[in-house]
Amino acid sequence: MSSDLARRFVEVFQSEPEIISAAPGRVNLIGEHVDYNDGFVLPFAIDAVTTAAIRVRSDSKIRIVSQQKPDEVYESKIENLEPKSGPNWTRYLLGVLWALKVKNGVDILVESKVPQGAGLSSSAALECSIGVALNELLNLGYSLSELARLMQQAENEYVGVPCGIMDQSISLMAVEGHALLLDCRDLTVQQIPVNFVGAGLRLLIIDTGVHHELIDGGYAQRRSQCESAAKILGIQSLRDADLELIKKYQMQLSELEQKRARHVITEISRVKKAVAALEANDFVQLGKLITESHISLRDDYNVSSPELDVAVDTSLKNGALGARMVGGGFGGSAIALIKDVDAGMIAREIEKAFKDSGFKPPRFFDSLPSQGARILKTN
Ligand code: GAF
Repeated sequence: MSSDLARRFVEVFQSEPEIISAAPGRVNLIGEHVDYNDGFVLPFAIDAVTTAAIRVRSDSKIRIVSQQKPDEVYESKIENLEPKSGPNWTRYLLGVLWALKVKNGVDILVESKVPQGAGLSSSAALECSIGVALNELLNLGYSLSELARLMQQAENEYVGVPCGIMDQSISLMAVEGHALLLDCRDLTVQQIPVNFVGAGLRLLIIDTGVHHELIDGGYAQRRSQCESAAKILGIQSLRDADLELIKKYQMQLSELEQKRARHVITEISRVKKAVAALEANDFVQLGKLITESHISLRDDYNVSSPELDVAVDTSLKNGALGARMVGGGFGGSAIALIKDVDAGMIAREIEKAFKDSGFKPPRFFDSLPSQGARILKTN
C-alpha cells in the first residue's frame, strides 16, 4: 500500500516522498458527546486508514493532491495560511501545517480509505496522518497528547469545526486489540482489552448514508447548552455535576439544559460501567449499556435520526446484545454488538427495514480494534 502511494507521489511531484504515514478512523463503544464536557470516552480505532506521503520543500510552496481527486493539485504558500482559507477538504491539512507552525513548503499526497460522512472520523484520520508524519520528519518532539490537542486546534480554529478531543486522541493513541479509556480533561489514558472474537461476537457498523457535518449547527448548539448549564451550576464543566446537583438547580436550568446535563452525567457513569463489563468479559452488560446510551442520546440529547433509530431498533429486535448511534449524530453510523453468526441475517433485516421506511440503502462495515497512527516508511 505504501509503495503504491510512493510510486504515485513520484508521478505527481517528480520526486520521492520523505515519509509515508497512516492514521485510522474510529468507532466509539460508549461515551458520546461527553468529550467536550471533560468526560470519559471509550473509542477504538478501525482498520480503515488515511495514508499520507510527504516531502518537505526548500521553498515555501504547498502542493496537495488527494488520490480521491487525482487530477486536482491544490497550490498555496506557507506564508499565506489563514484560518478558514483553502477549499474545504484541504483545510484539514492546511490547518495541521498552521497549527504545527511549519516554516517550509510541503508536497502532500493523501489517500483516504475511511468512509467519509459516515461518522467514523475521516477528518481526524486525515489530520493525524499528516500530524504524525510532520512530528517525525521535522523532529518536533510532541507527545501524542500534545499532538492530539494541536490537531484539535487545527480543526477548531483553521477548519472552523467545534469538535472535542476524542477523535484525534484515538486516531493517534490506539493500540490494536484495545479500546482507549480517555479522560478528556487531562488526556490520561488506559488501554482496555476488547475480546469480541473470543466471545463469538462482532461489532457491526451500519452507515445510514445520511451525511452529517459537525459544522451544521446542532453540534455547536449542544456544546453551548452544556456550557451554559455548567455556568449556572457554578462548575468548570458537566463532568463535575451529578444528578442531585441538577435537581437542586432545576428552577434555574431550562428544561433542555436539564436534559443535556442528564445525558452527560449518565453517559459518563455508563462509560465507567462499560469498562468494568469489558474487564469481566460481561458482554450482556456491555450491550445493555450501549443501548441505554442510545436511548439517552435519542431522548435527552436529541441527536439521533429516524435512520439511526431504525438501524438500532432492527438490530435489537434481531438479537443484538446492544446497539446505538455513534459520533456526532443526526446521521452517520450506528453500531450493533451482535453474535458473529447473526451478521448476515441482521444486515439483511436492516436493509429491509430501511427499504420499508423509504430510506436509501445502508452500508455495513466491521472492524476489530486496530492500531493508531504510525509511520510506514521513511527515506
Ligand atoms: C464528533 C466530535 F468530533 C467528537 O469530538 C465528539 O464530540 C463526538 O462527535 C460526539 O461524541 O465525532
